[in-house]
Amino acid sequence: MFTSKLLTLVLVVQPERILLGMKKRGFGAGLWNGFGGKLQEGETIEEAAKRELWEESGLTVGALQKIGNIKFEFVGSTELLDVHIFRADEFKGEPTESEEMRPEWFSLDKIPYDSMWPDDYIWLPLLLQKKKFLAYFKFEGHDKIVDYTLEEVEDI
Ligand code: 6U4
Ligand code: NA
Ligand code: NA
Repeated sequence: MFTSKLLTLVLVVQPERILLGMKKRGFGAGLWNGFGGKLQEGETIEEAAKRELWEESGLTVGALQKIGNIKFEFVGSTELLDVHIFRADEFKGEPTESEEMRPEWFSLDKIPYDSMWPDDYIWLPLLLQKKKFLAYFKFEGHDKIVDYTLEEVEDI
């Protein structure tokens, strides 16, 4: 039996740059990533996404655009990660380092894919074009994608 864990992920994008955070601890430590995490009791997915963005980057946003959903399977684990991905084009505040993340702006032509989860290289270009998608990735360990599917969708 597979169980699944809901997670959020927010990418803040401006015309020429994207904000990423260096994850300092826990899952994905050492990788540049969007901001997000687990839902707390009673929260909607979007509320959790905004809270995690605030906690990890110091930024607040009005609306988030739903852009993708990815289900991750890890060989040997029966827990799927169900990651809901959002894009924000406007924000308030200054990116601020937290215990969990060190935020930094990257020029859109210098995204550090070599130091990101390997799936990001496959779907982040779609998010940057505001294309919506559904995807599934099967990982062996944290570095190797052994199988995946990705489809663009009109609505999510
Ligand atoms: P704690 O440590 O309890 O605060 P929490 O912030 O709730 O944890 P965390 O940081 O473990 O959750 O959440 C994992 C984050 O990593 C989520 O934002 C989703 C993201 N993530 C997981 N797998 C990913 C992958 N393959 N590619 C990617 N982001 C991924 O780009
Ligand atoms: Na997190
Ligand atoms: Na968190």
